Amino acid sequence: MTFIAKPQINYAGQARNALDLTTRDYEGTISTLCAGCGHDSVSAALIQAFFELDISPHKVAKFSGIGCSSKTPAYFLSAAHGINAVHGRMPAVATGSNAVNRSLYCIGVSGDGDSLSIGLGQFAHALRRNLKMLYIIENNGVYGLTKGQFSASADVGTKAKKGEVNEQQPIDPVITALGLGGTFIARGFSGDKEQLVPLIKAGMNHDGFAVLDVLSPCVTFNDHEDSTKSYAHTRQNFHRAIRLDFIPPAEPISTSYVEGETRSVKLHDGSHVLLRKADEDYDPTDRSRAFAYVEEHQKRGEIVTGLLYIDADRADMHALANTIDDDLIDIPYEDLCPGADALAEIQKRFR
Ligand SMILES: Cc1ncc(C[n+]2csc(CCOP(=O)(O)OP(=O)(O)O)c2C)c(N)n1
Ligand code: SF4
Ligand SMILES: [Mg+2]
Repeated sequence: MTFIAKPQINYAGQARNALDLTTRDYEGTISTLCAGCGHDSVSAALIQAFFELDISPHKVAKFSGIGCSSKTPAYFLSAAHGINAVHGRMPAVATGSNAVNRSLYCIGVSGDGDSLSIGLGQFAHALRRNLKMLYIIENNGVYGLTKGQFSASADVGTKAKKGEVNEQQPIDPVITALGLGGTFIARGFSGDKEQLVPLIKAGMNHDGFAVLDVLSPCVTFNDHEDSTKSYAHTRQNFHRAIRLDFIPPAEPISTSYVEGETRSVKLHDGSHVLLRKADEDYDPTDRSRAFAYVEEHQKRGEIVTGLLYIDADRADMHALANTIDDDLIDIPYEDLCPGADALAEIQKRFR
């Protein structure tokens, strides 16, 4: 991982957001990923999304596991907090952070190996407890960092660079998240920034666990013609189920809201995701329909993208656990710790 900072050069007339910051303030260090790696396009989309959301970088906590994808947090928001966790264990670390300090915006960037192979249990339980975070999976079907072995998301029949064929059924993060009861489930493509930026913004404002599976081709080990996660394959077969905009709370939604063609879903902070239907019958609030729709298209070899399912009303981890409103980190230790006598009293009940 590089620690070389990008030069901070601002030019006259550069766009500034409501905090008087430019996109430079949302950048990270210089990427050491292979030239053309899909993961770098995701970093670029993240920089734009955070800039447009007017979020102060120091109010963000970034988390990752291990992998080329898990290096992404180094490449955006240098001024944010961040922890590069152990392979597949990022959700536990993010859960701890959010438990004691929910004022920070929480974002995790992981890979298909990190989340669907070694980290599948952690991923499933963070989703189940509806931890408030945006959880991005940069999905390339391989373990890029360790030189291109198949990951759990590789499709049957996919050929690796060295010629071996994958015979095992893939784990699809969208289907998995729908089955596990996820409350925000989306898929994007690293080569489609126009769709990716509003998906990131909506995910950041969702009051629960927002899964964003991003097809992000590995140009070094998985971008050949027999790969189903290559740029060429994804470009030919991706299908937008839904087009969307993200409308922050301050903006009136009437300007772009056309009755009948669009549907507005209100998020907890008053912002809206404006869904414009690409397919007439697609309803992203109907879980079983979303499931069938993704599967039907998958059988035809089509990769469905967009915000595929949303439930904006389900309680997040804090509401489920009935925690206090204050951040635990702001409460003095003496007030938090009940002391040895209180602990002994509690333990008596278990003897
Ligand atoms: C406990 C543990 N097991 C195995 C590894 C070796 N390892 C490092 S990264 C990685 C896979 C990364 O794949 P993915 O999450 O898909 O990221 P990508 O590099 O493809 O972006 C593996 C197996 C490790 N670092 N730690
Ligand atoms: S090996 Fe693949 S995933 Fe890793 S940086 Fe290179 S292109 Fe990206
Ligand atoms: Mg991978």
